[in-house]
Amino acid sequence: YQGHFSWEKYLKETGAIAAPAHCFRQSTTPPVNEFKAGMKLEAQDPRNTTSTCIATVVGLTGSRLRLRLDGSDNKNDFWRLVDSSEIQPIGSCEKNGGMLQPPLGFRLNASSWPMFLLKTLNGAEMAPARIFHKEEPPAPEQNSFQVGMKLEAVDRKNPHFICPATVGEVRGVEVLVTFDGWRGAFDYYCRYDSRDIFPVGWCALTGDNLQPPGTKAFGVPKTLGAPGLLPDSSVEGTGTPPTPGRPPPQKKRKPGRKKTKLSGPW
Ligand code: MLZ
Repeated sequence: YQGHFSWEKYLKETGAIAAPAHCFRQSTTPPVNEFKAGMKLEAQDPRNTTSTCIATVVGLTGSRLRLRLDGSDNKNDFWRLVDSSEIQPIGSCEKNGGMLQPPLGFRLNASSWPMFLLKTLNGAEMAPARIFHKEEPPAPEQNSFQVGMKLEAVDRKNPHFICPATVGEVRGVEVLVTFDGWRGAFDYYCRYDSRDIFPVGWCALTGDNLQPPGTKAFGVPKTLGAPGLLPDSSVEGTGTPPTPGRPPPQKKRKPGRKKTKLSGPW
């Protein structure tokens, strides 16, 4: 469900172009999602990626699974594409000579893990091997993104959301994902072959829920010291559509650093 947001209209309004599908590490036809809530599988612990844990599917959205590690709490759910290499059928870990681990933040005493595991797997509904996808799509050979191209991207601070975004910078194998209408608060750098970024139209194809762009003003405030010289259109909340194309260059932000909240006469 995409609310009233239409990429077609939005691309016209902004005069922007969509990043072509070949830029992304995603399959051209999104992978089918045959999982069901309640199914168990093996997943890498996102907080301790050397650990393979038991996870339960607690929700489904488009080609993605909402997962919760067994023995963990309900505050650390994470989302994975059904063709992610970070999920596998139960039994895979052992087959490869590994041992299932308790999740980081296991809520019981570590010594009770073996018994917990036994009870967890006993009578569990295990996701059948055939609904997993053999492998992830191959990474494109190179970073073909260009500044200003539009895409759909996971909001890493709210990973259940996929939102309209714009390439803000291309730097070697990395791209700066900037979220439209959020003034930088959720932006991040990622590799061009990240599984968190998708071509325009992905959510419509998978049935995932694409958020509309934010309503915060695009671009940055003009230099202070000249109050009254700003046109009314630069004032937030007037319903003015976003400025076409790439907003004026913003101050460079280091990845992960917090930006000071803006407040002032713009
Ligand atoms: N409730 C949150 C959601 C923001 C989502 C932004 N996605 C780019 C907020 O308003 O801060």
